Amino acid sequence: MAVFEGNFAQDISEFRFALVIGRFNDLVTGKLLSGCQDCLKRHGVDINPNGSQVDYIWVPGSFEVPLVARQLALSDRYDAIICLGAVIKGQTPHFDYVANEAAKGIAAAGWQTGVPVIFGILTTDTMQQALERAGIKSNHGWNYAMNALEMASLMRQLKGKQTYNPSDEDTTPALPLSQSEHSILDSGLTPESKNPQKSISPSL
Ligand code: INI
Repeated sequence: MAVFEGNFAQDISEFRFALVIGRFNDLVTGKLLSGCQDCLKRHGVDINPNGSQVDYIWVPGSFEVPLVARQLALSDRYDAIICLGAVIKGQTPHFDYVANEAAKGIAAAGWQTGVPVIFGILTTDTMQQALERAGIKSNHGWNYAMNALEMASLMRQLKGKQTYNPSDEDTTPALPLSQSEHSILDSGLTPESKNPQKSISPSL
């Protein structure tokens, strides 16, 4: 038997990440983004949007994040997708709808595609609490990036994928695929995976 766990000491120059960021409450999400970028950069990731390792995708709010995260995951282009948003409780029930759908959708995007999709949506009662978690006290954006690095490393090991190569279809999984994983693959849930460049514009 074996122990599998992500590690942070490998060459990650071929890892690719997508960051999906909600504009709603951008005072907070912008700070989460900075924390996230700081962590990725200090772990050796080229965070330049014109580089080859990180794409940035802005969406109106947290409600839209899962749709885009899933689409990106289906492209088979990324090792992990980090979702950033801030849902702050107001006087209306809107909070619950947005927060619940974001959580459910982000979870679904991950398990439907086999790509780690990190839940970086802050849910707080007040703007003050959100800001405290986005840099005033600590920056959860940093933690979300760490989670992405760990999961990206772990999933590469579980998939038996040592280096990123979108055209490599001969990759032998280190662990056998389960029946449900086979059925997801057979169902064609990843139609773009054979030619990711076609569906995701490099200008993203
Ligand atoms: N979006 C957020 O990201 N955070 C919020 O706190 C929020 N509230 O409270 O309304 C919010 N609403 C917008 C929502 O995400 C969608 O963009 C909008 O409903 C259009 O679909």
